[in-house]
Amino acid sequence: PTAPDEPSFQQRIDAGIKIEPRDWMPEGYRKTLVRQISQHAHSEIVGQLPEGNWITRAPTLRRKSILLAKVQDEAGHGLYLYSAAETLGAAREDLLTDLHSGRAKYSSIFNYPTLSWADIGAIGWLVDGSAIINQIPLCRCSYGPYARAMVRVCKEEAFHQRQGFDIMLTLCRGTPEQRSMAQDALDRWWWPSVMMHGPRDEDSVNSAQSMQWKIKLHSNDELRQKFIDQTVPQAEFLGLTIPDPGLKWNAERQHYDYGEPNWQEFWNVIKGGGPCNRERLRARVKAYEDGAWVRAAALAHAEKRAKRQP
Ligand code: FAQ
Repeated sequence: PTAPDEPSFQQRIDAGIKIEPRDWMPEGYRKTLVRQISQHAHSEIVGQLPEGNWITRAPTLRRKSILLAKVQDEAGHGLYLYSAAETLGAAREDLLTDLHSGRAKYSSIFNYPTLSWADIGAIGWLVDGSAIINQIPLCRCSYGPYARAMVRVCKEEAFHQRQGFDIMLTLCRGTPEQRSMAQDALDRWWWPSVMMHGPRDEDSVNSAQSMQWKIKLHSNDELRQKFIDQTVPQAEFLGLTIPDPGLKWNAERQHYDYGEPNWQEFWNVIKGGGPCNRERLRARVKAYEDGAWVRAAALAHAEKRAKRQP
């Protein structure tokens, strides 16, 4: 048991001791975690929709079963993460209400449409690639249940990233039409993937406090740079061109320099104005309403069983 005061709490964080659900924690720490973990959970759940759009149209049975498994993994990640948020006293029902009303945020990236099969490759390659870069450090974050959930999630994301790259590789080794589908998908998903890492550090209102609490271990710009440095050689291997004329190796920094994303587009998507925001929320609300009878039946069953107990 720890003394309920902020200095000793911060000392424990600095010493690398994990915070567990029953430990004392500052209200701000709890709130920040509920915000980030629930946004993360919503992202996994809404994140099923763009790819779900292609399950019935996957080009082969093998691709279809891989995609089905990936989308199911994302549902699982969402459920882990809602459970992690519940350990902080959040009620799942409230989190879902906030998602369905448009009050809660989820990742901007899932508000873009999947127009061709190549988009499924690009999502796995770029979006899951970004997710891994963001989530590997979270395995070491200060809150125990979140850190532990991330371990398994990251293993699955690594598989997702490879399946995406494998789709891109197949297309890039295919016909000229297939190569141009792959290039078109990269052209459309590149900038949203770059922006997915969040606003620039100077505009990231939560970073300083979250990093002090080790809820975040790296800043948005650090992770964005890592994503770009890792992805450029992969694009070269595929023979694809990244749609950024400002992209250039900087020998002095030992990193790629890159152009400025369209931050106005980013904020607009976050505020609900992206190409698919309304469609995504509508799909989630409908799924929730369609599932009402399952929840009612489970509740009735549990009540009946409780009555039968001696
Ligand atoms: N979209 O002060 P910061 C996946 C908001 S991976 C929407 O920098 P923070 C796997 C931010 O919430 C995707 N909103 O915020 C998958 C804040 O607003 P608030 C999910 C964004 O929290 C792959 C405001 O802007 N991963 O799902 C975004 O310190 C394929 C100011 O920003 C996670 O959630 C954005 N991109 O840093 C599934 C990882 N960026 O809340 C299916 C955990 C920022 O104050 C298919 N989360 N905002 O009202 C994090 O690491 C952090 O929360 C960041 C944002 C880095 C996302």
